[in-house]
Amino acid sequence: MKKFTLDSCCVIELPKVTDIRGNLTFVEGGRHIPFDIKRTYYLYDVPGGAERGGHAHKELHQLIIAISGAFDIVLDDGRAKKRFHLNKSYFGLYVCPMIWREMDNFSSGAVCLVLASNYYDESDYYRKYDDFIAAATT
Ligand code: T46
Repeated sequence: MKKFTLDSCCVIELPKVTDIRGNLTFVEGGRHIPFDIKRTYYLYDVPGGAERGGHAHKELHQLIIAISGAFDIVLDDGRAKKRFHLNKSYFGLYVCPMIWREMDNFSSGAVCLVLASNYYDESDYYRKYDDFIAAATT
């Protein structure tokens, strides 16, 4: 099985079509991002000071976009951590499996759009950091 690390995660610049009516950005699964899209969800009306995330996925691939406003995501593969600031709707953060993530610093009105490689499945989550570390570092 492929070993996923922080180095596998990256910010992807998405296509942006600009004209006098405004901008249009699109995402094609398997072309612009390294997975097919099976699910989309979004976080919104996040209260000031709230934190989200605090888990890792065993097999899920995701693209996380600040479709409006801004927020930070800290990614952690059990050995190293990196903070990303997302604030452009044509940049997405690709997050591979086996990465713990924590999200904070949501601006007022921020909307976080997530494109995901699979349907919701609670058994795909590590929600305890110790369980994640044990699995990620063996
Ligand atoms: C992630 C970050 C960015 C569902 O029923 N279906 C869904 O598709 C999702 C994503 C969640 N839920 C339920 C599960 C929980 O009872 O919604 C509740 C809140 O989910 P959670 O606490 O996991 O929310 P976040 O914002 O901490 O994390 C979510 C995603 O779960 C996660 O994949 O990477 O957004």
